[in-house]
Amino acid sequence: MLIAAVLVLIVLGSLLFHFLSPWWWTPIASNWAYIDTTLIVTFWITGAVFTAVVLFIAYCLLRFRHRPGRRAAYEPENRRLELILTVGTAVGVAAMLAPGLVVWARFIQVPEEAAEVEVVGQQWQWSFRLPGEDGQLGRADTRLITPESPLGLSAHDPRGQDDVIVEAADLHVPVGKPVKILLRSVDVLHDFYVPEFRAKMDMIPGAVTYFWLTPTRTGTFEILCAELCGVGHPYMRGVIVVDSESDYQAWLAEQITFAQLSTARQAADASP
Ligand SMILES: [Cu+2]
Repeated sequence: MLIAAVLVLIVLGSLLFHFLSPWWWTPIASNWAYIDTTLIVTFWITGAVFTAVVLFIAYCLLRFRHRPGRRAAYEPENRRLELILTVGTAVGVAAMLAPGLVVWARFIQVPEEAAEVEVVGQQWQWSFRLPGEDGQLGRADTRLITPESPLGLSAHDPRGQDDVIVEAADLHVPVGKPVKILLRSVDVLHDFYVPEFRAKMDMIPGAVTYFWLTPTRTGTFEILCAELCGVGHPYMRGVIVVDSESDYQAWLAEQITFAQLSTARQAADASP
């Protein structure tokens, strides 16, 4: 009796907590409202199943509790029940997975007009690279990393000379314009995550992963690493600033290119 009451209270408490909780998603700042929709679908399905299963257990505890002289019936096979449970589970799992597949397809189908931005993760900091005036990112490889080329850009690729290198932990992007985020890691697995964008993706050494988004409001948002990547993992924070077009251009004008960076570092090395 007591256990049945506790089970009912757990269900009530969980539902109340879910609907009244002040800890909800931070307000969205990108076009990925679809991601929230998929989460809500999952909440409804898992919430309904959780409520049904726990209340069923409470019901069974009361209805079939021990009474003197009553014996349990043994029923090893029940085709009808097996069919209902199998089909019901399959439908529920499919309903949770299918919207995710649709959203995933959109997430990686980058619009033609999207500007490219590269994010480089390393233990335990973020760096960024933008294509320069030619609109193309030059070749980069982890094996080419030197003090003059901290992101591993090839000195021999003319497309890379005008690339903008941002070693500070803040990246700026203009509001309302689609941007393709290219992700690279120079050491271990990291994961680029901006909660307000509802977007995250693993960064894999030796590969370039990507997704796209359109920032929908200006503001300053935190970049978190969402893949345990060593003792400094909790401190691997960055900032992404969504600017108006004029603020963005002002920021961009202050950044330095790969050619300027490598010349400055070579000069610093040469001086005694
Ligand atoms: Cu990390």
